[in-house]
Amino acid sequence: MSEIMGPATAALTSLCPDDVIFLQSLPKAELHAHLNGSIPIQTIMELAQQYSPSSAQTTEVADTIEKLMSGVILNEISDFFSLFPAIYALTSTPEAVATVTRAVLQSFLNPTGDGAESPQCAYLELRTTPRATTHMTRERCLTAVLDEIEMYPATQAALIVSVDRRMSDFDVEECVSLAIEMKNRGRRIVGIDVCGDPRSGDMQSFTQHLSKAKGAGLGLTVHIAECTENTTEDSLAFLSCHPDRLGHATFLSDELKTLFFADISQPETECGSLSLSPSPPHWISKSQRGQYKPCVEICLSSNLLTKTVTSLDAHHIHYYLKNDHPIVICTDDTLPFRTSCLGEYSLLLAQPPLGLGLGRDDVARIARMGMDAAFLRPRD
Ligand code: 6MZ
Repeated sequence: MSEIMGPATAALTSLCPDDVIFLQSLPKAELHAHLNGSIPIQTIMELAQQYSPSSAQTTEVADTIEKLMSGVILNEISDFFSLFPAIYALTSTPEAVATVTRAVLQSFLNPTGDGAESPQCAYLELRTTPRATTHMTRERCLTAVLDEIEMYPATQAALIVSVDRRMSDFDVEECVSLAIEMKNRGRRIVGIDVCGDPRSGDMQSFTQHLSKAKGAGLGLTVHIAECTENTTEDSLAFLSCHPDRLGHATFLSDELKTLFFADISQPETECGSLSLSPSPPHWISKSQRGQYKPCVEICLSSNLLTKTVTSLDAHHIHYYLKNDHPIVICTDDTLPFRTSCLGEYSLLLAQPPLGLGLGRDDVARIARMGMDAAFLRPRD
């Protein structure tokens, strides 16, 4: 498989036309897409042409664009985060934020133009980290994004506000309070996400802010156990906030999965040997076990290309499918991962080794699970 093509395109091109039409016709929810990671390359290039900063930054921007165009190869997950300083240099004004939001919304929600009448997805919960730069406040940044999102009906698009694991307590507090305040003013903010380099930050200190967001009626999703460096303490801190959805959950330990998700009908001995420290939160009593099934946001291309998962065969999606645990199929960052909603669904349907080889009924059921996991229920 060509590195430039990416796993999603390789799977898509292996499908027969009838399968492609089937996938296009499925109503799909995209619930895990980062704004600055989903900008079409054409838009990045247009912004780069208008960009005139110091020469050091110009070189960094040019190098990053070159990498993105030729199909960036990531040796480990940390390589991925080094792409963002250059992208952020291009999106540091409210006008640029509006431009990229419009382009991203169009790419997901307007008909794809390749002969298909349907858009990539029926419903999009886009997420972004509110940034303060010399040209804008965090509020101005969110306003620019929301002004574009709210051009679409509420049944089609909404915003999740991300906080970054590398943020200070002060910054997390500011972002969460801003999200609550803007939601209460009627802006279309439906949730809070925790993202950023999974090897950084102390998540225990985030929990009070995440609980406050939940208490204010916002949905909660967290990037959890995305890489091997994430500890049990890190995951427990998140799980104690009872998130509605979990991003990746690649390395969530069997112990935690048994404790939190296992069906109570399973033999008691399965949980008998648990020796977690710190002890699990009080709310997960034995009678509740199996009731808590936070939807897992699965990003197949992202995991393969950041090399946190070695192959589709070894992917944690198998655990969740086997245990009838809700999942949603997502793109994460279409720009570096060279993917699309259609591409990610192709990875489900294509025959191994290019895909998982699932049947159409299973793929349609997975698409429905995704629609059901939206924070703003599109069909309510
Ligand atoms: C963790 C990720 C991510 O918020 O500026 N981000 N965080 N894991 C991932 N999977 C590989 N993909 C993207 O979009 C860019 C930001 O999203 C987070 C990173 O913090 C990145 O800086 P926004 O729109």
